[in-house]
Amino acid sequence: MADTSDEKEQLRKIRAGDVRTASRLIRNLEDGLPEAKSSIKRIFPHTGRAHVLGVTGSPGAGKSTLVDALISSFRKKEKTVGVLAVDPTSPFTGGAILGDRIRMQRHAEDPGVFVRSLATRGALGGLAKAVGDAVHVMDVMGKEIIMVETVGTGQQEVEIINHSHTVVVVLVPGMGDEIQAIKAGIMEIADIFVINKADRDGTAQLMSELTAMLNMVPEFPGG
Ligand SMILES: Nc1nc2c(ncn2[C@@H]2O[C@H](COP(=O)(O)OP(=O)(O)OP(=O)(O)O)[C@@H](O)[C@H]2O)c(=O)[nH]1
Ligand SMILES: [Mg+2]
Repeated sequence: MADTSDEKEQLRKIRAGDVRTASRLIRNLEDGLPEAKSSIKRIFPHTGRAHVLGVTGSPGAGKSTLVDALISSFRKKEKTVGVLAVDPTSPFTGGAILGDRIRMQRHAEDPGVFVRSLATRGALGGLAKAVGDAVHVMDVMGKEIIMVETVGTGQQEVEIINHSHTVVVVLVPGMGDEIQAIKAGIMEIADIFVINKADRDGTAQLMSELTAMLNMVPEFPGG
């Protein structure tokens, strides 16, 4: 199949980091348009350079706050950053996504930072596919670090590992359900645990519960 000049131009622009072209493709992926799927096939050979960091945790755990702080810290090291905020239940948490946008607004003027959110338009499985494809788009744009924020709810937690090199799980003290979540499988996917809102009561207890649980699992190969 020969590439049309439009397709060549799209690839060239995305590789040059063109925000409009990349945003349009991500929106088309979200909508599940067939031409977006074929674009992904064409850009795919240019992927594989980014380090993908998955950030998951309960609603309101502080994922966006952490991502925002990490953007600043990666930018200080002159790394370019892509952020994908995934919203699996968009009709109910539209406000949260808006909050993310406002919170990360201070990076909006920085050409080294590209922030997009993805919402469910169809089946959950379709969203998971769109996440992977949107990560590819940011990778081809040349973003060196790509952070994917997802609310940790069942299937979604597990999906995040398929797209991430490093998975960060954000926990909050005093919620009670955190240890349940860990038991329900988060333990297996996490590379890094973050105890956020450590200004709250219960931090020491969560820390010791978490440590006890980590001591029960055998060492991973490679640490
Ligand atoms: N007390 C306290 N509040 C915090 C801390 N970190 C974040 N918050 C607040 O917690 C609220 C939720 O933070 P977000 O970063 O939006 O959390 P999130 O996990 O991205 O939330 P969703 O995307 O809606 O699931 C905000 O009001 C933050 O200001 C912290 O360390 N301590
Ligand atoms: Mg958030």
